[in-house]
This record gives sequence, C-alpha cells and structure tokens, in this order.
Amino acid sequence: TIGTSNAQSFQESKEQKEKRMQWFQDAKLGVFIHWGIYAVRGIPESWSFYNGYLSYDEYMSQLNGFTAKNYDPVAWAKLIKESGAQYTVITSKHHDGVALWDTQASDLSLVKKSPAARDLLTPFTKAVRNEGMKLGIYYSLLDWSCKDYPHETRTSMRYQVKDDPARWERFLEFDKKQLTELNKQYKPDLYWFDGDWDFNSATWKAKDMASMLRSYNPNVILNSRIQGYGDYETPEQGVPIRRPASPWWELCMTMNDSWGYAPTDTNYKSANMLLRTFVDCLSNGGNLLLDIGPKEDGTIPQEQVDILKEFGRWTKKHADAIYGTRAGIPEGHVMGYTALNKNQDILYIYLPYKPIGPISVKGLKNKVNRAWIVGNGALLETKVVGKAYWSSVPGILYFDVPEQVQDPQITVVALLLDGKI
Ligand code: H79
Repeated sequence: TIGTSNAQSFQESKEQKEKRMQWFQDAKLGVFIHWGIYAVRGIPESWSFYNGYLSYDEYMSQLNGFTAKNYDPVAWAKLIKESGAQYTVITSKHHDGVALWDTQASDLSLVKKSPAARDLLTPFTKAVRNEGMKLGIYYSLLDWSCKDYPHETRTSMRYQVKDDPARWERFLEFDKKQLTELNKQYKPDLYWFDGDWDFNSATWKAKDMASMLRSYNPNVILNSRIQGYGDYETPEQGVPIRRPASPWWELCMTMNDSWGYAPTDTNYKSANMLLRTFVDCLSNGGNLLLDIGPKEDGTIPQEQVDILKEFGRWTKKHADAIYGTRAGIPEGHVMGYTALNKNQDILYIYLPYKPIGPISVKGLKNKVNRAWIVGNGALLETKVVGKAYWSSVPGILYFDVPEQVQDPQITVVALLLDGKI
C-alpha cells in the first residue's frame, strides 16, 4: 500500500483511492446549501458578529425568527436533481455553532432554540437519497459559540491552547461527538469541512478525526479543509488559472456574492456566466459546487431557482459531454473549453461564443471519424487543411457550426477520434 500526495489517515492503494473517488470524479455538478439563522436578517453567515457588524446577542436573536414554515425538503431535492447535480452539500453547522439537527452535544440547535423546532436535516437527507443523489454534509470545525473554542473576539473564550490543553481537548471531543451524531443519523457520502485555519494539523488532531470518520465509513470522502487529511482540493469562487495537480477537485461558488440568503445582494452572475465557469471546471477535470441560500422559511429565492432550472436544461441536453468526462487537452489547440470521455477517444469542445466562420482545431494527430453537435445529433462535416505527406504537422481541422444547431448558452461539439488521443 502506498500514500498519495496527502497525508494518509489509513492505508489505501492508488487503485483503491481511485475507486473510492469515482462517483465524485464522475459527478461534475453539485449544489451547496447555506441555510441558517443568518437568513432571518439576510446578513453574512456567522461573519457578521465576528466582524462586529452586530453583537453576538443580536446575531443570536435571529433564532426567534427562524421558522422553516414553508420548508419542502422533497421539492428542494427535486429541484437540485433537476439542475443536473449528482450530489448536494448542506450546512449542518456553520461557524456560528447553530446546529440544524437535534445535537446532544449542546443546546444550540434550531430544534431546541428556534420556532422551527424540528430536525431539518433528516427529511432532506431522505429526499436526497430518494432522488438517487449523493449526500454531503458541511461542518464547521471551529465553533464561535462553544465556550471551549478559543474565539478571539469573545472575551470569555480567549485562551491559548498550550495554556489549557484540557479545555482544547474538551472542544475536540465536542466536535467528535457532533460528527459521530451526523454519521449515525445521516451516513453522509462526503464531509465538507470548513474553518480549520486557526490551528495546524497536530492541534486539530486531524489524523484522529479523519481516522474516526473513515472507520465509520471507509468509502467516505473528505474535502481538503481538514489540515492535510482530505481527499480533494477545494478552491473557492474562481477556477484556478493553472490546472490543479490533483485529479480530484471541486470549485465552490456563489450565484451572487453571498453564501446565505441576502436580499440586498443583487449582484447575480447570469446562467451563462455560471455555465462558462462550469465548462471551465469540466475542462480542467473538476466539479462545480454551486451555492444556494434559502430564506428562513425554506423558500429558495426565485433568481436561484431560475439559474438551477437553466442549468437543468443545459445539463440534460449535454449529459454525454458532462458526466464521467475527464480534463481536456491543453489550451492553444482550439478556442474554447475541451474535455475528453473516459476512453479518451471523444473530444468535447464547448463553445461559449457564436462562431464567425469555421472552428479550427490545430495539432490534432488523430483522424476524426465523426463530428456532431451534442444533444442534437446533427453531423458536422470536417476537413483537414495543410496536411502534407512530407510533413509531421497534422494540419488544421475545420468545421462549421451552423446557426440552427447552436445552443442559446454554450454549444458543444463532439469529435470521435480514430483511437485514444
Ligand atoms: O461558508 C462559506 C464562508 O462563510 C466560509 N466558507 C464558505 C464556503 C468562509 N468564508 N471565508 N472563509 C471561509 C475564509 C476565511 C478567511 C480567513 Fe481569516 C482569512 C481565515 C484566515 C484568514 C478572517 C481573517 C479570519 C481570520 C482572519
């Protein structure tokens, strides 16, 4: 058995990891949900008391306004499925420490402290499974409400871990207790950690934490925010300029500039802008985890519903060119984003523009056996120009993409090659 680039919390071969990561690598699209008491006032999740925008007590008074009275977890799961997402990740507890489930580790939950007064995760996790999707649970390792977490902005909680290791140990036990509850009640396929930045791997005892979760479920997937013991990279808000070294990565991104419900934030990206980012992820072999922020009553804002539905239209039509694909060819061969099928003998070209004249692909050594518009089937005529018998230069492949077969968002062309690229 061998390790990979990450520190290992258990023994696993390269092949075993590839197998464990397969659903994630093939999934390509997930939906992230930030739902918590911050939706009551429509302010930033947790950070709005950390940064002094309001006091801790004012922030927590939002508990009284969280009703979940129109919460329809089955409709949520159906909408998420309809978008083309294969998995979803929901906040079980953000940095503010308010749990969405009936945790026994503290009283601070929407079950015990809000008018919603019920476990909000159970019905959603069931609906997600009913839709055949994978379930991810977001969990903030830090907790700005737990008295044993050293929180620099709250006087009573300030201390140095080295001065009171027993207190820190109590905090770690608190996290482990909550994670154990989450595992027992929801058996998530993936944990999406956040808030590990205050301490290093040794202080978090990240290895123990990861080992515990992997002992509960050896197939579980952990994101990278657990100080060296995660399975995949977790960039935020923008596709890295250089392709991530890891074959497993996921971009998390908001639709406007907010993770949670924020009615004053009208800075929405268009469906077209988000689809471009999606194909950018595909071309680099990653996933997109697209965020929504429901209101306190459980309603999903209309702008977000509309974007998910437009994703649904596009992903349904282009499913062949999305799920199970792998990173494409390097930039420079063609103007557009590219991906390959698993066999590496179909090249998908995503065109986020209306072509003027033919599309050209240079440096392609394979012969193209067939070219078509994905989701439409229209065959395209290709021709190679500049291939000379005396030269190893493959010539330039040209094809036209007629107006009537173009997609209103991003047109996708497939080239079936005469063998692996
Ligand atoms: O849940 C969403 C955000 O609330 C949370 N992650 C997404 C998914 C998040 N927001 N910002 N961050 C995580 C990163 C924190 C930034 C920090 Fe810092 C900058 C941590 C360390 C340096 C702020 C400034 C906290 C300490 C110093």
